[in-house]
Amino acid sequence: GPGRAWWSRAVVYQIYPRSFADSDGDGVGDLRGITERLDHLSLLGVDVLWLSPVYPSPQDDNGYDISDYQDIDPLFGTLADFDRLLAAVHERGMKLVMDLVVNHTSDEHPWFTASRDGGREGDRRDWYVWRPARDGKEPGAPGAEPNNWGSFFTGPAWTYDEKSGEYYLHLFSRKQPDLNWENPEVRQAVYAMMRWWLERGVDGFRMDVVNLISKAPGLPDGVVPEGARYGDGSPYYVCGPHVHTYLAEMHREVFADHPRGLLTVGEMPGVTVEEARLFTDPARRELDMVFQFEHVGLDQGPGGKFDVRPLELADLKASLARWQTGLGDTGWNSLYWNNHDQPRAVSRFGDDSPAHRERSAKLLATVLHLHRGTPYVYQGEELGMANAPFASLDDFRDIESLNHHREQSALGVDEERILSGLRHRGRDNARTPMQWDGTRHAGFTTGTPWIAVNPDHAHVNAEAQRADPDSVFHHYRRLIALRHTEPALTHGDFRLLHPDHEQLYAFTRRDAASGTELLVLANFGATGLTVDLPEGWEQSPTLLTNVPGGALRGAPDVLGPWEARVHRRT
Ligand code: ISL
Repeated sequence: GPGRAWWSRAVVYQIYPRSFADSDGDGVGDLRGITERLDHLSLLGVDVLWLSPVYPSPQDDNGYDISDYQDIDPLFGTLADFDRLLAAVHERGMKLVMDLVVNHTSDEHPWFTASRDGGREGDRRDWYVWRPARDGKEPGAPGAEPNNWGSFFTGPAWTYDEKSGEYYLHLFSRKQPDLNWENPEVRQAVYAMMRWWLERGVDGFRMDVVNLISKAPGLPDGVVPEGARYGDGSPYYVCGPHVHTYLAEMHREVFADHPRGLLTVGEMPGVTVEEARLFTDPARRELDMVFQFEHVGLDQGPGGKFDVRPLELADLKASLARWQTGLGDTGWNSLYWNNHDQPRAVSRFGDDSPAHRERSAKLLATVLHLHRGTPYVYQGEELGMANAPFASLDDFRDIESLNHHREQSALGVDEERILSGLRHRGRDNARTPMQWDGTRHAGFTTGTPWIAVNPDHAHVNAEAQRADPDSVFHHYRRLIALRHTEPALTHGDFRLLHPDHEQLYAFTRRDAASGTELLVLANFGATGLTVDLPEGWEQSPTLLTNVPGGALRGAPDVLGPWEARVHRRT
């Protein structure tokens, strides 16, 4: 079962190569930069590195628009640099997982140019999703798109191709056309490419929006939400009709009986617990685990991701607890607070003010890592890196933010209101350079960084934290070590306590086999909190705390501001 798989005791670290370490001074991170910084990751103790895309790409969406699946973008280095990085990762006993972006390619991928330029009857036409204009509409005219779906990056999900007089589908930018997974040749080409990377020595894949690959026949119009311009196509492409068939086929064709221990994780916006259980049920042989999005959608209003709402702690607990239970006996959770698409965790779920940043970063780490599942650490999270102080539109780089701004401005929305949404939710918050030290540009580059370094690197940086045993970094190190040694953490049942409490996040993890039980208490707030310790826990020693010396203090039933503790009993 999943309890015995190697990755049930593993922690994954996500590297966003563009922003990790720049070895050649061009202002963009690269593979050699990563290789030079592996000591940091060994010391942290993580087991697996996941690299966001490094393949050749026009970089319309920072590499999530791939124009060649079997090479490295010169921006990041060469295949030889890649092989050296992979060898160095393996030498340190870590594994390396690639980002697999196969819902779509770049519009500059030869598959797409052949599909587009070969005309309606061309050999590769059917590799992408082409449709004529809506009945009775003039092709290319406003509103003539084949259906009313909007793209994730604003605007319609269709772009008109004059030459052939048809439209192609793109759920993301117009430079990211969706592949047609109904076509078996497409699927075989993808599997062949995946085998090529496995033969090169990689240890698995993080699969970008892989639950969107199967679209419902007929591509029906979606319901247009109140006040919106486009229909919501998600019922017709989120976990579409053949997605399980395709992933089971991929497993047979690529992963079955592989001699190395591999890891597969599917990124799945809109996935439900019930669907996730099917994807990750080991008996079905589809995926090891999925990224679900429920907990990162709780603080947004009906207007979408930039419509910022306060988060209710009770909602967060209820959501994560449901996933803990739902994927308890069957299936497996991925655990994450942030990644390259989300704002920084400490700014969103914690408190990034000087008084509470460190402690709340450690609290968030404690809570996440004590859940059942495989924890993911996003670069800089282990330092408590915070959102960036973006002053004006010029400071943003991300296509999603820039498109959103253009759209909202055209609708006459107040500039400050738009910027406020971007500051809270913009993906660039996660993409400012890794803060290695307190020098100019944080030791990330000797050149001009592609996006500004957060000025707080003067005091928030890896060098300072490695030297300080009480740092956020060393707290992560302790949590990761615990994941490797504590069976209750890996296998233990999850039970939420005080579900309605608005400031206390409390739960137990109980391993029936060894009788070991862990109690996690976390105060999500800047005021002290008196808690009722559950029966029998009064004398139990503290295994871990984010308050130095905290375990020795007199009152076990009082949690200080943003204090988190783990008790253990056997
Ligand atoms: O951040 C989002 C936009 O609001 C998410 O919806 C995001 O687009 C979604 O999670 C899919 O993300 C993945 O695919 C995208 C890419 O831009 C993201 O970086 C990637 O993680 C398209 O490839």
